[in-house]
Amino acid sequence: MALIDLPARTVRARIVYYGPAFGGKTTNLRQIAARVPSDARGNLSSLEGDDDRTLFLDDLPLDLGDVGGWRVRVHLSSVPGQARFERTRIAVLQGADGVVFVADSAPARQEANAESFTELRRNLAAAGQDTARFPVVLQANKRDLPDSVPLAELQVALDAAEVPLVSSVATTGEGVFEALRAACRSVAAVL
Ligand SMILES: Nc1nc2c(ncn2[C@@H]2O[C@H](COP(=O)(O)OP(=O)(O)O)[C@@H](O)[C@H]2O)c(=O)[nH]1
Ligand SMILES: [Mg+2]
Repeated sequence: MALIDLPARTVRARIVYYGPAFGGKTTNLRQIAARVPSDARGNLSSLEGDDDRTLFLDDLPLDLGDVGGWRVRVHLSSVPGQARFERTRIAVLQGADGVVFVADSAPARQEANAESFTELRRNLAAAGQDTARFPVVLQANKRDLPDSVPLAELQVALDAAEVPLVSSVATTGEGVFEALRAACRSVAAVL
């Protein structure tokens, strides 16, 4: 639940970057950390697993400043994508107000996208969230790949035609802030 502090006119929300391993979640948060001035953010902290250098849990607090007379603070985090960390993903979703689902546009990763998206819906329910109302944005990442799957195909494979869609190339930053803004809008819409 987003926290609304009336006397301080502050809104605090958590947005979770979710998706299959190697889809580009950490790259998103690195781009955001690199482009937001240091006085408007905390440090990006990433946790590296000792048995697996691909495991990262990322955490980035942002201060979006004044939005319509309210001070808006968002806390971004990502989940480890590997199948065996499902319990961690459920725990992270527990306090989430919105999700950016980072899908990989590589043809070979379509099954991993679909599995992760199905798992997201299940885990939102497990975390006590109302899946019908919960704000989710679909970020179709790696659009620079020469063989990237068509967007319509990606949406159909995930059964996500109703979910707001943003294309991105996280490695260059293209689409990264659009996806974050779309998530903030979706979160604000249900407050
Ligand atoms: N070609 C391409 N590679 C990307 C893009 N975004 C991320 N990557 C690469 O994909 C790999 C996994 O990215 P990472 O952010 O660690 O994925 P995570 O496991 O979801 O956190 C890295 O080698 C990134 O450089 C993109 O938009 N295009
Ligand atoms: Mg990562």
